[in-house]
Amino acid sequence: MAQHSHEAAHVAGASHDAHHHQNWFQKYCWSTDHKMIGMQYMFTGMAMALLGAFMAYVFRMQLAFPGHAVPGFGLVSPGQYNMLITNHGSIMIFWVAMPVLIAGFGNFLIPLMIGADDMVFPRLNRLSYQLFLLSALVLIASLFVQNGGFGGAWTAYPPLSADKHYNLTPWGSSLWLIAVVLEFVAFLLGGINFIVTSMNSRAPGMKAFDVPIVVWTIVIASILFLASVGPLVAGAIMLLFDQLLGTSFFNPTRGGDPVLWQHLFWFFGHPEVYVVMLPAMGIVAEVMTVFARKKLFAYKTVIYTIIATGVLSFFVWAHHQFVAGIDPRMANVFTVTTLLISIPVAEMCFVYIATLYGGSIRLTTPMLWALAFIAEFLIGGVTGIYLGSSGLDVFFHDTYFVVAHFHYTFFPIAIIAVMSGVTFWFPKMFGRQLNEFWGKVHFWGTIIPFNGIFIPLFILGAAGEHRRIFDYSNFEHMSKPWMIDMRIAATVSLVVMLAFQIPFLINFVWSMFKGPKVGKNPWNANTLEWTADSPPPHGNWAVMPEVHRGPYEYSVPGRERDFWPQDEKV
Ligand code: HEM
Ligand SMILES: [Cu+2]
Repeated sequence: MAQHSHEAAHVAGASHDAHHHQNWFQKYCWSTDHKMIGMQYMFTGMAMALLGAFMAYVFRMQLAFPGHAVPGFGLVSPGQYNMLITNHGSIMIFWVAMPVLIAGFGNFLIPLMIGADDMVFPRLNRLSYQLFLLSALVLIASLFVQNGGFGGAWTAYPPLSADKHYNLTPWGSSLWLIAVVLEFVAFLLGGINFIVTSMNSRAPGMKAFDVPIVVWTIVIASILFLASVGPLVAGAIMLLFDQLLGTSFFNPTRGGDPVLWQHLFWFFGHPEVYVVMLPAMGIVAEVMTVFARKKLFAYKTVIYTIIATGVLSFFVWAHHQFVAGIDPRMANVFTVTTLLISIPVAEMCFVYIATLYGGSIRLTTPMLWALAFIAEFLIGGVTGIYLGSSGLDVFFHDTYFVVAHFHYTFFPIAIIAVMSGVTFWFPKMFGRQLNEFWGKVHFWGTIIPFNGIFIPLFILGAAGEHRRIFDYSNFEHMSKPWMIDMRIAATVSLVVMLAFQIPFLINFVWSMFKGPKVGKNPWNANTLEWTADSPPPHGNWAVMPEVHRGPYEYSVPGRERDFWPQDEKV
């Protein structure tokens, strides 16, 4: 239950601070404050991103220079290679994209943007983060047990994942599964909180259609997650039984069905893509309206579109299984649904372009990231249309074309949109400004090499380079000089990109403590979080805000100022 009754808080939010004398541990490790929990999620996610990126560095070095010791790691064995790929993917999706986009931004933003003093269930919220942290620790531990971490890919297809005689990592595979299940439980708890809070704790006057898009997207993403994860949790426990108790749900030699797992996994796995994509789209919408000084184009249509995308995302999963022996007639159905879902996503891109059209655009660092999101995500989306067509996917499946495709969706989501959000809300989080010059250096130093990594992978994939292969020098037709050059180009780009993260980290930490101080509303934005102090105190406002209009009233004709905060009376 909420520690402070909501009504009382509306009157006396300021007394929160006076009441609590917290020591360091209570404040940073045992907090029930949504902002602190949001930041715990964000920092844990950032630390995991460094680990995932390090793994990418190791296996890309192995691909470019097979058989050479990788500086900082050493020689890569085939088993280690599989372990690195598997855990890189798992970490980036489950321990970076999910925690930062949904739990990090969701926790920080939802109460602040709807004018509440905290989440409805603050202790549940704390438990959610603690379980998440535990899941991350279990995953890290799984890398160090006997025979090493799991290497059966983030999709964990049986029979490889189900039988230790095949995967050779009895401990690693089970710990990986336990970590994933713990992580899901953590997000279930968080998701319930987000949905209930945004339904029940909105500021007086705030109607559903006054809620900022990013809150809508996080709430809808939470609903998608709740609705899709059940079958996978059940499946994961069945898989754990196969591993540990000798059952054979997924073991074909004893009457089980490995394709059943694929259905359970992708029934979750595809909506999961939208679970992380929607909040990214929401962040970009907020940033674009502020820096185009324009109303979001077609606000209500955007909301209906988000809902439609969410619903449709439950009917496309088997496009991952076109070559798994499913009935070709079913493949046709899933081709149609997959192509259908590109319509709302394309519509969102048009909405953003229409929002920019005629705006007075300010190319700040957050805006550059937001614009780059659209451009790069478009490449991911368009290549998805090829892969969604079953006839083509038969050729492209499991090639680097697929790897490049999904990185053009996930990288914009998990890195580009996150950077847009972090640089945008940083002043609110820490009360200080990031350095713009180094922000732009970081932006260009990330965006250019990002394309340098993955454009070569599209070409290699189209030439037939199969994924999850540890050393191509064993395949003559995959070792033509131009192919070797492309592999090296991709790896060098990665190293350059990683090097450009150093200025970001320095800028981030330095600005947290030493950056120039900012007031409540440095960007002249409309939404409620900008009416709280920077950083907001425990309880967020001394006098709780009231809402008089929608979130995107920029450049309204006849008004002196080009913004019109949601809480301003007239
Ligand atoms: C830092 C730059 C990154 C590089 C250079 C990179 C590179 C790669 C490569 C080469 C693979 C292996 C493909 C294969 O052989 O099957 C891979 C797999 C994967 N990556 Fe990344 N990646 C990066 C960032 C990300 C991000 C940000 C995400 C998601 C948020 C992500 C998600 C995945 C997933 C899900 C897989 C599949 C893992 C599996 O097959 O089990 N990656 N990555
Ligand atoms: Cu999919």
